[in-house]
Amino acid sequence: MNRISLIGAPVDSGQRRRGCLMGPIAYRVAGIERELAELGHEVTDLGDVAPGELPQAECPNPAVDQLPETLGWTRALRARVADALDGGTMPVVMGGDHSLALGSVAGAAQHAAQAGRPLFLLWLDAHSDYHTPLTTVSGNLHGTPVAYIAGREGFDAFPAFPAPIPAENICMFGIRSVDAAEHAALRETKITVNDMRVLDERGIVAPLREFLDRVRAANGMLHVSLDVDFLDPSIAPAVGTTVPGGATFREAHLVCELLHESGLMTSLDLVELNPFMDERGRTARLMVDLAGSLFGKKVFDLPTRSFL
Ligand code: B3U
Ligand code: MN
Ligand code: MN
Repeated sequence: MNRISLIGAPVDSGQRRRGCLMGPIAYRVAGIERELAELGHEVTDLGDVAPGELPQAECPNPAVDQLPETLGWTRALRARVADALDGGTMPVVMGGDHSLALGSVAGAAQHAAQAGRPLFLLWLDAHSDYHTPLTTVSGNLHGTPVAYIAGREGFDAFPAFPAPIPAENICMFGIRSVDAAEHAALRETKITVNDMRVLDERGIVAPLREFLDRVRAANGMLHVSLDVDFLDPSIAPAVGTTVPGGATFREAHLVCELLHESGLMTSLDLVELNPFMDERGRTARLMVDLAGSLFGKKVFDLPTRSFL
């Protein structure tokens, strides 16, 4: 049994296709609280976070969009996620675009540093989100959180990241859209980038187990950040940036089930759901279903039977 804190993060400032701000409501309508409660967890919906007063901020890269808004969210979400962990609960952040991870992972890192435990990051995404505000071409800050979390330079406008996560503790799955500047920077690091080629060749189980074994051996905390576009757009159309060739329904559930069985996850983001682009709520429902698998629901929860 987990004590789960649902945290609404209606963040829409990390990209320019509006709609992610409706994400938290869509998760509630799709029944996330009941889904997790029925699995035996104690679930509290803390409502939505607000970005607070927006700071003055500038960036040398004129392309960067909505920096003050994103800074406001970063501060507010860091505090809320750290509080939830300090209180002994597991934060589940219902986004909101992926820029919310600038704050949520900072909150998890702040807590982990105080607890004296290493933090690991599992990034489930089509994109590597490894730009800095200085290298981004689109100017969309949802493409930057992993760089911030890993302690890259270029985040002068942001609060210093508490205890940046060493590259060896960061693992990505589902990657199939990486810009040139991100690619060059990633090659210089020890971040594990499991792109779709790796998943096609090795499957999802072996590389995930390798990573989870490392988390366990280090008695680490584990933040999981699940971007809707990790999934193939044919099953999850409600996302601003669809990239073909994503994880299947079965792969995604398997990842979630393995994560549950590991018992290692300590915080979670659900990001980039844009309900405005959904088809009769199917993506919101799928994400709630996956959250169920992450918290112990078995797709085939049947007793073993022998057939004569
Ligand atoms: N790397 C591109 C595209 C992108 C990143 N994250 C999403 N799209 N969702 C960028 O804009 O930084
Ligand atoms: Mn992302
Ligand atoms: Mn993405």
